[in-house]
Amino acid sequence: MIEIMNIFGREILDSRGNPSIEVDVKLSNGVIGRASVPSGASTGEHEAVEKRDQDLMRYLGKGVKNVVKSINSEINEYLKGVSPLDQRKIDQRLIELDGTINKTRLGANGILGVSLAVSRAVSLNNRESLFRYLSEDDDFLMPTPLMNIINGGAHANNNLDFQEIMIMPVGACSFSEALRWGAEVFHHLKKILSDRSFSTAVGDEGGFSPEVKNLDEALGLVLKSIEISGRNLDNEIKIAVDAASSEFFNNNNYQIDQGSTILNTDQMIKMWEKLVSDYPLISIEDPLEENDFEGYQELTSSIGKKVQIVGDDLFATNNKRLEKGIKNNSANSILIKLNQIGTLTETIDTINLAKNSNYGTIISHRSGETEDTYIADLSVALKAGQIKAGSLSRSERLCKYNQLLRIEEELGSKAIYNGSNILK
Ligand code: 2PG
Ligand code: MG
Repeated sequence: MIEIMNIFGREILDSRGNPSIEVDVKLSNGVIGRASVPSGASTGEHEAVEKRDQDLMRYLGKGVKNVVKSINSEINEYLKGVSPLDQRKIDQRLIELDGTINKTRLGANGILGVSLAVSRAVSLNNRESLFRYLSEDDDFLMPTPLMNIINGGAHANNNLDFQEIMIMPVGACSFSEALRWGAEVFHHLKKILSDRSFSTAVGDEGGFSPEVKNLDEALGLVLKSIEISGRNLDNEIKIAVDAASSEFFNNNNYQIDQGSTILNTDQMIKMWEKLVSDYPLISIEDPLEENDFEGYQELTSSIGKKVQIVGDDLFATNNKRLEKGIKNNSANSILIKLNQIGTLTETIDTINLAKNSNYGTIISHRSGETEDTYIADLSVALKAGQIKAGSLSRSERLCKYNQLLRIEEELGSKAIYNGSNILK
């Protein structure tokens, strides 16, 4: 009988230089599984709680020593001697031990680190790839990537209010081809920016952060780079946008273009309708603020047949919020972030609920990432169909794509890439 022998957490730094959690779970036969936890900047108000020390003498209050202490004492004591094989039971115990609705007491960052590290330890113990261990059957799907090549909003200090402009290589034959197309566009975009005297500095997720006037100008640059790279916009590469609109929603209005344009919900919906007819946009994320289920319903009935409407802050990877969305026909897809909910099995339950309700599923990184590639395996195992893992620069982003290359290689002829067929 295999047992958990020891759980050890440590404070590490994420890609923004802020503290995060890494956990080692040691099994009774000596196998160690390790996982680390990401962190958001445009964090939704319905997310599980990321606990920080608030001690201003360390890391400007962002230290996680108290979370580490809970992992190494309370959680370690509680799970020591328990079988790691039943992940649902492990996660259930973590939720019970925490005892709060939002994982406030132990911190979702600590709980998630333990949850993921247990699963990785078992996959190592079984000598199988993580994606195989996480899958319930023997069918796999390589994800279509949403690659973020222009950063704005809370992820960069330029004037662009919209957080991310992404490219989706829907016409590629394989994941590796999709990755190559994305990288080629990225390099052409860099040259275009440089030729036009824009900065080629990158934002938090590795996409460029030029000082553009507005979304139209940014989209124009992206379209140009796709064209120069030799790809077409009809069926090879499409565009996705994450507005992260709760970030610029103030006093019941959307304030964009440095506050010079103020839109109410109806006007915002009209703006999206126009954008979708003007550009080859196939996915819009957080187009409205995170509590506006009604607005989402209206937007979905208006353009939901043409584009993917993705709830990120709206759903916060939370089953209850997703159920409400499904009932109201608010959005037609969900962004999935492990640390929004805080355990592996709760995340899987939300993915399954979405899939059973014909919602699209996109497994996502956070803007503060680590070198952990867990989400790559998760996306393949759960046949999510899509992954959002950042740009074609910075290793905390590329490590996810590189892991997908390894998985594609391991799967060989079983590696299916579905391009645009994954869209709802
Ligand atoms: C998002 C994410 C990831 P953050 O809004 O989708 O791109 O950003 O991690 O800052 O919430
Ligand atoms: Mg988002």
